[in-house]
Amino acid sequence: MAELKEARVPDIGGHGDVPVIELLVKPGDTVAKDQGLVTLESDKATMEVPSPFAGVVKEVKVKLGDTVSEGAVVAVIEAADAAPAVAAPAAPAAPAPTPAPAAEAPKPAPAPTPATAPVVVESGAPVPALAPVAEPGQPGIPPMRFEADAVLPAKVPYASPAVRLFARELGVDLAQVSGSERGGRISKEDVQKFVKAALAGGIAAPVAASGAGGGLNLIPWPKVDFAKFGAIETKPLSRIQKISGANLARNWAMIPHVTQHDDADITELEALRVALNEENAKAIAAGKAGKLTMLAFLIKACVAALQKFPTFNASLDGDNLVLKQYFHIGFAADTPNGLVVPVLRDADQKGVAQIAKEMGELAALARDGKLKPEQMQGGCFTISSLGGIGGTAFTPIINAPEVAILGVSKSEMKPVWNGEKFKPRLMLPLSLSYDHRVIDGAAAARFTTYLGQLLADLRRAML
Ligand code: CAO
Repeated sequence: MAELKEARVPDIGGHGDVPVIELLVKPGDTVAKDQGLVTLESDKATMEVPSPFAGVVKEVKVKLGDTVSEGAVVAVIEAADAAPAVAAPAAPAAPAPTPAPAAEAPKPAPAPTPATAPVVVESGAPVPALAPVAEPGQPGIPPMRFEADAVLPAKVPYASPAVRLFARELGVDLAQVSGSERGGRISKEDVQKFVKAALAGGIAAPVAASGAGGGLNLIPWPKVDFAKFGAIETKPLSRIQKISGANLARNWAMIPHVTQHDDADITELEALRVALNEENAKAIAAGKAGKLTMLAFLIKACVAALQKFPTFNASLDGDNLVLKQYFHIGFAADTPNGLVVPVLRDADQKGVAQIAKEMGELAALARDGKLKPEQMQGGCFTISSLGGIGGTAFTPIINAPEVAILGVSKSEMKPVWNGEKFKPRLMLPLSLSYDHRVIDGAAAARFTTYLGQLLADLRRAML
């Protein structure tokens, strides 16, 4: 005999008050097991609440704009068969779940429904939704809100199921469509605009010019059961790793990188740095002065080089090059949670001691996971220094929308020919990756040569 059953919001990783943005069924509709009943949306992701059983919708218990949490009843369904899919009682006249704190909504007894609701992605493959990504014990990672970036692969398009259906009907790959709505959400109008542009033959050009979007048509990522070959341990990526990984992958794939390598003679500069730190040793030990670091001198030298070569202090915006008249320099910082890039503002207006002090503070905030978003924004050029660790050269990935990044490796005493004899000189390896759409090889060689001259004698920066 048919039985009335409640369909409830499943485990959504502890996140509450998620808005209902779409009703996918109405009373009288016949639904299959796992068919979407309503769509929930956070700042960045949409998620369907699946029907735990097949049957006929008798009542939809939520309306557009309601906010729901785990356990809230979204619909009452007359189940098609008597076999209980969930052990929930037949529907009482449950109150509308707005707001519906999880504590007030009794949870269904354990049942063979999935522990987490599937997030419907373009491929149709469900991925686990709303798993908390902050790893216990990680400093500075606050409890997560429902964020698509945290749970979805970066390339999953952000669009409602109705828009996805619309795109599928038109054969549009949503990964190629830019969303104009809040948080980059793709609207029906965005899909229509995309189709119009494609019909007019205008899609390829803006993609190539701006670096935005672009379908690479790659074969799927290999799916391997590693456990078949030996013991394994699976560890979730940190939130920072996911975010920076998605950015790095896009930048690597979209920007034509070339890396120019050079060595700078920092013999005198290092001697000056050591001497100044010795002079100030007492003040440094008492916390009254900061230690002058090589990176602080590098920032100063890079600003002078950016002033001489303005195309390195620029960003592509469609068919335009935006030349910046400010000098905010990012520096890559290795933290327990992954790579972050704090930005030191107005480096042109600061002395080396001030830069070193602010960098120390920013690096400490980065390590503690306490950097504010604005402390990682607005960068013009990035320096990634692995000099304190080791290595002779590497190819840093440009931090879009910047157009160049300087990699710095470990300085080393080398015999350098001065025209008459070999002299021991402290040489600093520089690796400048640049966006070849904006910067020519000759300009890059001039930039690193000038940077090398500055580091060899910073008095040149005054000329
Ligand atoms: N060559 C040789 N030694 C160097 C050097 C160089 N280029 N740069 C720094 N050092 C030495 C310093 O002299 C110092 O040695 P002492 O302790 O004996 O004085 C030591 O390395 C530490 O230097 P520092 O205090 O100046 O720190 P730093 O400038 O090297 O690094 C920071 C600061 C935030 C950049 C660093 O902590 C960091 O996170 N580095 C990694 C960046 C990274 O991950 N880049 C890759 C990004 S892509 O994955």
